[in-house]
Amino acid sequence: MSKSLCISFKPTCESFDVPYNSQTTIDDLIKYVCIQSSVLPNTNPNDYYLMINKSDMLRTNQTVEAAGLDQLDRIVSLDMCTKTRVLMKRIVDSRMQLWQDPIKPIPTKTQQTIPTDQSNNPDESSVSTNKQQIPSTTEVLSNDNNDRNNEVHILICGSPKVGKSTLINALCGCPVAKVKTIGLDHCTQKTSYYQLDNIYFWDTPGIQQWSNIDIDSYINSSKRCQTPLCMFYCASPGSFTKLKQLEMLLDECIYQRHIFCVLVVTNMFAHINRHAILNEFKTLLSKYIDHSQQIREEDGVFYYGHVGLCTMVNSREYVDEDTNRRQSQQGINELVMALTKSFSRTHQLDGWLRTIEKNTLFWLEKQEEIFRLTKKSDDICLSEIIQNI
Ligand SMILES: Nc1nc2c(ncn2[C@@H]2O[C@H](COP(=O)(O)OP(=O)(O)OP(=O)(O)O)[C@@H](O)[C@H]2O)c(=O)[nH]1
Ligand SMILES: [Mg+2]
Repeated sequence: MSKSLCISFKPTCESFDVPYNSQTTIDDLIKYVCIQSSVLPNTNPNDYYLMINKSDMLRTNQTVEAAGLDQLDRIVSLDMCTKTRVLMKRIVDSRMQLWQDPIKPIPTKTQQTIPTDQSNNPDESSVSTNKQQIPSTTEVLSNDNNDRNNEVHILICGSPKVGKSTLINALCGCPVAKVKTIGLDHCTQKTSYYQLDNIYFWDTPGIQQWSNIDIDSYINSSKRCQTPLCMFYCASPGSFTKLKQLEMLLDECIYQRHIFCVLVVTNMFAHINRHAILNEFKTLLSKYIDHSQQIREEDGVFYYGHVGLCTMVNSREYVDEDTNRRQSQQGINELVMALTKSFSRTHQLDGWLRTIEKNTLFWLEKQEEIFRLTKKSDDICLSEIIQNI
């Protein structure tokens, strides 16, 4: 009787019993699945890797025996996963055709309270125009864009100890920002940045006492971050949020600088008033939207067109001190996906994909959805080929 290994094909959720002998390599297993898949026929074996027990990636040129796969008690699961770069390219390709709404002009307040230097930036000035050039895929995933040195700048605001750093780390899928676990002292004392390759997170301890001038100087804190990808505002249930200051911040970001605003209820299980905060976020964001049709909800994320979005998350496992009940991470993958869908302009999508590139959990857990969402681009490509015959 021939031996076989059960392999789960992550992008389609199909399962296969793959036969093997002593000479079979990991590469052979991958090729077998590619041939057998009916959901993704003619798929390229080079786009995938094999993962054992949800953790270790197996070298493709080793044999099943060398990898220890014939010792069945070692195997909890064998998953055939898509390489992150392949998923990123699928997103970029399909976004061009599918996810791109025509860019709507962002409302601009007539009275300008704070001078801006938008006019110096050809990139940002195009936000308020109706038409957008659709660039090629290679342009998006290459260095060939307008962004200086390909740097990405992300603003993070919110009161002390609300979970700003924990959120950054969860979104990136790796420790970027310092998180202090014990005591009342908070880590972020003044505006500082955390860096992940050439991605900069501009972190600030709070905006409670802020005036317009403070907001302006915060956003201008570095010449380099004058065109940030987006602004995250975090509030955790139980923490004190001054809505007036938040509104001033949103006015500045949305009206004056066209910065995409992401309002997040962090540490959502810390208190039941998470829904109240989310409702306040929703009311605030509605102010910047002309038509209620631009507002939609998907997977717990509320989208406000090109203005921003809001949601609630649990960035890391939460343990209730009274009941000892545990709540696993929640809402992070959905937030990452929501932003992936929201960034419609070339350098924004490129910047965001590089920010989340190391978030293995996201790329693993969301690959079926990414394949589903980007499937139409295959159909379009196929119909183009047929038309050209
Ligand atoms: N379980 C759980 N704990 C969280 C969450 N967010 C933050 N925390 C905890 O709350 C504390 C503060 O989190 P930080 O991420 O350091 O908060 P911060 O806003 O960056 O704090 P400062 O930089 O000091 O202003 C840490 O003990 C975190 O582990 C969350 O979503 N879930
Ligand atoms: Mg912090």
